[in-house]
Amino acid sequence: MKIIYSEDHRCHFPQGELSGGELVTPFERPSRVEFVLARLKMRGFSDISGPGAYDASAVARIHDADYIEFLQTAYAEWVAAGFRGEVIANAWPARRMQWRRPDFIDGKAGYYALAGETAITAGTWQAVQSSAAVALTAQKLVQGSRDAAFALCRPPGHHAPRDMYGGYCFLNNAAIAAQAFLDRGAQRIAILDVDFHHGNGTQDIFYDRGDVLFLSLHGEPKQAYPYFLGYEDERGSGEGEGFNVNYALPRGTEYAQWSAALENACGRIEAYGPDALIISLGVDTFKKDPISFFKLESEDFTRYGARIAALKRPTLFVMEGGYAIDEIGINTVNVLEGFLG
Ligand code: SP5
Ligand code: ZN
Repeated sequence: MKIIYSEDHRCHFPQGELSGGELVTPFERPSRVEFVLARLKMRGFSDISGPGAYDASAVARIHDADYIEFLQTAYAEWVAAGFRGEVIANAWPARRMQWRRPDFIDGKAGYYALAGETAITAGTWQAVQSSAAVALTAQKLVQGSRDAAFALCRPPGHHAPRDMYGGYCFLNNAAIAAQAFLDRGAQRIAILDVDFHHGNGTQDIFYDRGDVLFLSLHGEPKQAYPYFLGYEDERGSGEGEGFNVNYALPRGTEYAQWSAALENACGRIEAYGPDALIISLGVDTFKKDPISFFKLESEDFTRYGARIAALKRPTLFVMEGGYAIDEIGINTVNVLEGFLG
């Protein structure tokens, strides 16, 4: 299996994440990639290479131009305003207010942010570009060869809709890759999101479309981030009716219950018959994840990798979350090894 990653992910490393009323070292940190890479090498994955150039036109197929410009300029505007810390939003167009974009950066950050945990730093845009390039490079390999590929993206992407950042995400790498498959001739794409958190960004991007089937297994939104999307009655609209499928699972979910949801999802993918399958691969379903509440064991990741392989589709794995750093490499690579059999 081909692995794509970029060292430029290191350019994004905020010092602070607002969590439980404190500024803590972000859970989403550069060492996540180091641990995954080390495990890949230990297990004999040797086909590891860097991405091609950033493709702005492919990104523009998913994200709004004003939002992309905001990502590029936010930190400089923040500094120019005299702020000394990292860009952290703290005022939003909440209920009973207007969604009209302010000019001042503090207000702009709130306009484009869907949550306050995610900071923007001087190097964020460079890392974000590299992450999208990693996804698109791996996408081309899958469409060209039909072999599976792993896009070791960082920062992750599945929380980002077309015009918002948050949940550690800026550009939606999986959605950008899905659109690239379609633009290069595919008719139908399925995205299976196994990250602990609901892929609200991906759901929103494809909600009214029938050419992308989106399925997400996640902590139920009444108990888990992102809280305001991911209920099971969200099934798509218009031409997308029936092409959005949420499995909202309770605190303490173990593999028996999780894999029953996966089995249902796999049945729907088989019925849909996609030309390619994208896995939004978060391993924060692990029992020791510090911010999540499922109870998967390391061996369970191998099991579900094998189930995904049985779908027999050209498959692109895109890295999303996973914050139990010591085991992130084992769990991620277990999925790939289960897939390879
Ligand atoms: C890609 C991805 O997995 N994003 C997850 C974003 C989660 N953001 C908010 C997490 C809230 C963390 N609360 C900390 C509790 C620590 N015990
Ligand atoms: Zn997650």
